[in-house]
Amino acid sequence: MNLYQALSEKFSAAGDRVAVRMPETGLQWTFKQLAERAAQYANLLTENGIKPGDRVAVQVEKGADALALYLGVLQSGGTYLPMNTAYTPNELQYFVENAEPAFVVCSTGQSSVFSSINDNVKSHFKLFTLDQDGVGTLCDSADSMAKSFETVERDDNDLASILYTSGTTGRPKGAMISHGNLLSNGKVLLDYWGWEEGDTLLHALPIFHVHGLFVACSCALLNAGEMIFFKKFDARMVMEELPNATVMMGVPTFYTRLLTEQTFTRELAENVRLFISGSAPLLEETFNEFEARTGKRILERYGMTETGMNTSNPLDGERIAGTVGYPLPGTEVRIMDGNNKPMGAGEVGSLQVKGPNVFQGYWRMPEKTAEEFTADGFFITGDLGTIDAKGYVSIVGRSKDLIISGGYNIYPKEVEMILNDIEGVDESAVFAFEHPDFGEGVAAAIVKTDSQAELNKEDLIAACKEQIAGFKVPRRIVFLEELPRNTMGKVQKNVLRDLYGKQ
Ligand code: MLC
Ligand code: AMP
Repeated sequence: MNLYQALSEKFSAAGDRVAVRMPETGLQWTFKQLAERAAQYANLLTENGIKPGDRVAVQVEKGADALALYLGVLQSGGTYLPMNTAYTPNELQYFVENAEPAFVVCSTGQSSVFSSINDNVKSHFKLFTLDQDGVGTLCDSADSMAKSFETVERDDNDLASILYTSGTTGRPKGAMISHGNLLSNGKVLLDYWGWEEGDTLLHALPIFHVHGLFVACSCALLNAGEMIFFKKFDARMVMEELPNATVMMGVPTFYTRLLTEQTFTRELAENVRLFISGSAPLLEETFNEFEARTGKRILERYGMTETGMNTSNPLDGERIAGTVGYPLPGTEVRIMDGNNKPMGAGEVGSLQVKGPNVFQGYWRMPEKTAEEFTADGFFITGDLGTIDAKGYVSIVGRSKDLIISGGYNIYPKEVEMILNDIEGVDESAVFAFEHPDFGEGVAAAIVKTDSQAELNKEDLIAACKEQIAGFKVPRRIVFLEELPRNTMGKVQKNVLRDLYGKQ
């Protein structure tokens, strides 16, 4: 089934109820308006020749039109490829070359970037712009389109989306996510988290990643409930709207930022039946402080781009701080040792998952895909975990070299490749430091080609900013005579973290 069919099942009954409301601009759309706008985009894409599976790459600000575009792409049978608005031209060029989209939608400010990319790629795309809601060539062209559209048939295994995710080696990989993956995970979460009529979601996450786009939007749309849509997380603005919400989803930084506000009180949180956290570890102290302040126990869950959501603390049972709860219904989670043998309760090992939520593989990378699966079909997440005697899963570390900063993933290798190319840098090692706001921040140890040479932190940062998104750029830089290495010659990142990674 096409995911759109399922997401929109309750739209006509919900008709005049509010689907999405943007406090920052005052804009608000009903379900009827959202469905009509999605149909206009589906008609526009169809008139421009979209074929099932064609990629539609999108780099736009969050808004009601952006949401309708996602739905329109699904409806027209296309594959939605959202891109972080922080990506640099260099990063975008790679995604476009790799994914070969038939369409690109971007802000007017980015159209010259994509036009020149279009001149440089083999497979050309049609370019539309979308700025704030209602503005841009995409909106102008869609305005005259019919407001209904017959959803294109898609199978469970057909691709609904491609999301790029970096890796421990080299360039990002496109995770192929099917209609069936998203629908099964959305339905499980709807049930597991007890969504019911009247639920209103406070949505302040970006809609170019799994958390904001699939977890949050799928639940609210399947439930035909209102979303209070913020372009970005601003604690003060979020606090103003919190009394109008019943569910909030966020990365841990959202919760630590709320707690730093003196005026964040029990009364403000009273109407919210469920606070959900994910994408990065929630500290026990945040969980405890939040409960002390609001009387609510944050529900932590665990997932990833390739798998959607895998585990969740229970809605009604005990939510245990420092754990990510039970495997979701239909998803198998297991902990294996280095020889791929099962480990006992409480033992730490490689966390693997299997289920209808697990993706279809990496776009045009069959070898990479094969490497990440076991012979019996489990996906190797790269996380290290345990399952206790009661069945609660905990994430205790990562076997992959990954930094998670404010819910965004940064693979050190990608940053090291940029640093190593800068004149005067002999070699570098990128590692995490403890960051009070983002949980982890990006730090770099640099060895200069000539220890006397001029090379300052600001120049290195500026050079990185030209190449990679701002959240990947090192905020802490140390210059060393040499990198710490073990007897095998491998850089010891744990030593760097111990010496230079403390707050
Ligand atoms: C922004 N900046 C960051 C950053 N976000 N730096 C490190 N880590 C981050 N997460 C930098 C910018 O580059 C900029 O740098 C400066 O901070 C100000 O930018 P901003 O956009 O104004 O920041 P802010 O609004 O404060 O954003 C912080 C944030 C945001 C935490 C609210 O990053 C956010 O919404 N994160 C959520 C990410 C998310 O949705 N992850 C889910 C992935 S899905 P400069 O130098 O220019 O000043 C997934 C699966 C799962 O992981 O399980 O859910
Ligand atoms: P991404 O590749 O952006 O989808 O990020 C997925 C990774 O985020 C996972 O492999 C985990 O390492 C991490 N992650 C997600 N949720 C949690 C959580 N609740 N606790 C700890 N780590 C998490």
